[in-house]
Amino acid sequence: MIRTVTVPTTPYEGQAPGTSGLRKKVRVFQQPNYAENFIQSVFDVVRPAPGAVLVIGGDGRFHNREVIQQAIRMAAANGYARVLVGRGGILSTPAASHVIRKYGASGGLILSASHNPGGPDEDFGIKYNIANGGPAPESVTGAIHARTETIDRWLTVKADDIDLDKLGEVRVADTTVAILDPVADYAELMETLFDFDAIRAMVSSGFTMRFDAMGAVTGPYAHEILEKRLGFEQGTVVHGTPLEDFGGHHPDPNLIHARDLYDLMMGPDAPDLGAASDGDGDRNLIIGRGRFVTPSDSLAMLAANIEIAPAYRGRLTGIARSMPTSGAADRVATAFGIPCYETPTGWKFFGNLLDAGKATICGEESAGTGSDHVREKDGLWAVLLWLNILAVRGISVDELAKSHWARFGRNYYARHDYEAIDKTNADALMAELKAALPALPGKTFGPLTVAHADSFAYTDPVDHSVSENQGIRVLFEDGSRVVFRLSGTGTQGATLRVYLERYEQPLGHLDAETAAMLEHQIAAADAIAGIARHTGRTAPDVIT
Ligand code: VG1
Ligand code: CO
Repeated sequence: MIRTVTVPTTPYEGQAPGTSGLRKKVRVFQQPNYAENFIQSVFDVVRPAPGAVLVIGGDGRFHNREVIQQAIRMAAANGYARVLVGRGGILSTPAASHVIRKYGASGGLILSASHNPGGPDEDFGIKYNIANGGPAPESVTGAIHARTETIDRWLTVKADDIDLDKLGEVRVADTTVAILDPVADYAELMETLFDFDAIRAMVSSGFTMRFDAMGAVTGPYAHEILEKRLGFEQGTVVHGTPLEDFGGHHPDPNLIHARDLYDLMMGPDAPDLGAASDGDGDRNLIIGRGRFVTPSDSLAMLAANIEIAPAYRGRLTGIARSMPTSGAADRVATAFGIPCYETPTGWKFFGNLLDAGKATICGEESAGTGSDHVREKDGLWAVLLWLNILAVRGISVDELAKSHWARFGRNYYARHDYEAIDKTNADALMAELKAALPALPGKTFGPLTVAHADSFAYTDPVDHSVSENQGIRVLFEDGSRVVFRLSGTGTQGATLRVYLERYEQPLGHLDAETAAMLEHQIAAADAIAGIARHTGRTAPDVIT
């Protein structure tokens, strides 16, 4: 059945075909032909071969089921032989990545707007992952974007909605649709990576934790793995049922939106470990009793200890981090004599490095950490790796952090977000900043002197593709730096992200206040970019 589109809605309008697929308000997605145009554009670009398998799943947010039913009919009309769907329309992003790889699918549609809030007035999103299980690279997202602008029809079959809650297979036209247990394959994979016996022994000797699933997709995974398989007591997982509006919360595991967890961990009743994940389960927040670990530090600490976990023994070939992520991981790589790759923001840039075996572990400052076990960042994986390391080393998070800094030094780090600012003003700020770059070296800002300033460009070491304009870097002579970029995942106006970093030697101040340590970098960032002048804001909305 061919549905003609006379006035093509252009799904990507106003959004860079960027970081994580298409992300808009639910009301925008509910327009006739809107999601359909995007999905058909994906199929027109990837052209499923005979016998092709497609994976579909989402984070359970409002509008998830409607789009899944439509996507199933469209997949049938576009010639997919099999469609694998998580029961209830649920698949976390890392679980979807695993299912794509395990069943040899040609790709998958993941329905999520990740850490953005959900509900009728909030956000929805769709991203396409390729056969390696990872986010589509820029060549593919660019082609999809171009196709959305010229598309004039979409294909569907006449069929009723199927029961998404019943495991098993049904036919939709000539296509077999299999409803899978969304947790089983993923939990089984985790058992092959980590020493579950060691973690179980630690739990039975009294180790406690709280995992906050934030009303989002990781609830069922965490209940199964942490409580059922590892023996943590019931109630360890909180907000463990995926809700269409995430209980009204913002499923972003940071110090603002996971404040209750932070307060618990800093208080007298703190368990040994506090952790949280985001809407689609690919991010992680790690807090020890009385010790918050920045995601950049977590990457470095996990990399330094990853060979403790059975599946990684003798296998750490390289580390990769996104450019705005702190250089803490670089110190580990240098000490271990392995490479550390610096990529643009977004997990898709790690795919080639992981496929080529150049990197074993990857991470971003935005609370994403993962490895070559899938091709997405993986929130629960990071929690399990922490547990495995703590169980074997027999130390606390705080002790591990302190011993890490005493060996490698400490990268003080913060990100300041200015949200929902006027897009024109944000673009003007970036344009002015870029124009000013050549004149920056040698200039002083308080005690800081600029050593180097550039607009970050990345050449993929595997396919040699070049990605330009991936953020502005200003490096100071003392080794500290500020980075500026505009978010590619916001759905309202523009979001300016300012990343601040300063390194302290192993014999320096290792337990100081981050804000105080970054005082000069914060002042320099405003002086260099004119943040207050361009945005009218005198303070960031979110500091992480
Ligand atoms: C943000 C993060 C980035 C992450 C992306 C997707 O992008 O900064 O590190 O890869 O979200 O994460 P941006 O362009 O808004 O800074 V998720 O959890 O949405 O898949
Ligand atoms: Co996410």
